[in-house]
Amino acid sequence: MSDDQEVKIRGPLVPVKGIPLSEHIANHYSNVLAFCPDPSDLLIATYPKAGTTWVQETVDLLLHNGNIEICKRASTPIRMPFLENSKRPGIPSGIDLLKTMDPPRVIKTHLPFQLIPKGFWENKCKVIYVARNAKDNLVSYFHFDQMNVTHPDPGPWEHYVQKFMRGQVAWGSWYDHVKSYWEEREKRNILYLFYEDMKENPQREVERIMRYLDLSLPDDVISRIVELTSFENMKENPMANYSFMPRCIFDQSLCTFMRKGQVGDWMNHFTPEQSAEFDEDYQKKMKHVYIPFRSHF
Ligand code: PPS
Repeated sequence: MSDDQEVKIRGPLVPVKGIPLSEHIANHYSNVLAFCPDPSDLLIATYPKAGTTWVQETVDLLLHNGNIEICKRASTPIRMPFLENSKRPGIPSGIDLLKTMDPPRVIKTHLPFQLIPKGFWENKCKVIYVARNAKDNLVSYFHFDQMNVTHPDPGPWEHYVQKFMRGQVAWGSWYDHVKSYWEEREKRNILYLFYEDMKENPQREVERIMRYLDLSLPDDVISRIVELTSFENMKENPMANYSFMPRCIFDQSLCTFMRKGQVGDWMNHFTPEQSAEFDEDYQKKMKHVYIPFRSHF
C-alpha cells in the first residue's frame, strides 16, 4: 500500500479513554502508551493550535545557540517527533522516529494529561505546556480543520462553535485539556506558558523557557531568537511553515498553516450572541479553577 492510500480523507474520530482522536492515532495508541522516554527528553504539550510550532522552533533555537542553519536541518516533525502521530506520507510515526534518535529529544504532543505515557512523569521529564485563550484557539482550529483534510469536516462556523464547546473535535475538550495540565503544573514541574504572553513580550517568554531548560545565552542571541521566531519569519521558513506536508493531509490552498498569528481574531468571527453564549458556558466549565487567560490586550 502506498503512503497516499493510507491517508483517510475526512476520517472519523475514535474515542480513546473518552477522548476523541483521529482514527489513525487511536489505532496506534497502545504503541504510544508503551513508549518510555529518557529523563533528559523534553515534552512540549499543547491543545492543538495553541502555539506548539512557535514554542518548538524557539526551543530548537535555544538548544542550538540561535543557529538558524542548524534549525533548518529538517522539518519540524522530523526534528521534534509528534509522539502520537502514526506514519504519514514522508514522515515516520512519532514512535518510530524516536527510536532512531538519541536522547535528549524534544517531543511534541497534543494528548491530554491523562493519556500521556506515565514514563514521562516517572522519569521526571521536563514539560512545557502552552495554552491559548479559548476563542482564538477555536478560531484557529476551525480554519485548521478546513485545511487538515484528514480531520472531520468542520462544517459551518456556527456548528463548529457548538462542537468545540462540547469537546467534539480531535483531542477533545479544550476546557479539560488546559485544566488538566494547570492542576498538575506545580507537582510535575510543568512550565505553563500562554500564547498571549508570548505575543505581548516574546523576549521575556524566551528567557523563561531558557531558564527552565537550564541554559544561559547572551542577550544578542535571545534577541536573534525572538526575531527568527516572529510570525512573519516563521511563515517564510519552509522547515517550520508546514509547506512540506503533502496536500493529501494539509491542503494549504484552503488556508495556510501560518494563518494570522494574532490575539483577538475571535472578534472577527463571533457574533455578539455567540460570544455571550460562549462566555456563559465558559464560566460554568471553568468555575472551579482560575487560569489567567487573556482574550485581548
Ligand atoms: S498545531 O497544528 O496544533 O501544531 O498548531 P500550533 O502550532 O499549535 O498553532 C498554530 C497557530 O499558531 C500560530 N503561530 C504563530 N503565532 C505567532 N507567532 C508565531 N511565530 C507563530 N507560529 C505559529 C499559527 O499562525 C496558528 O494560529 P492562527 O491563529 O491560526 O494564525
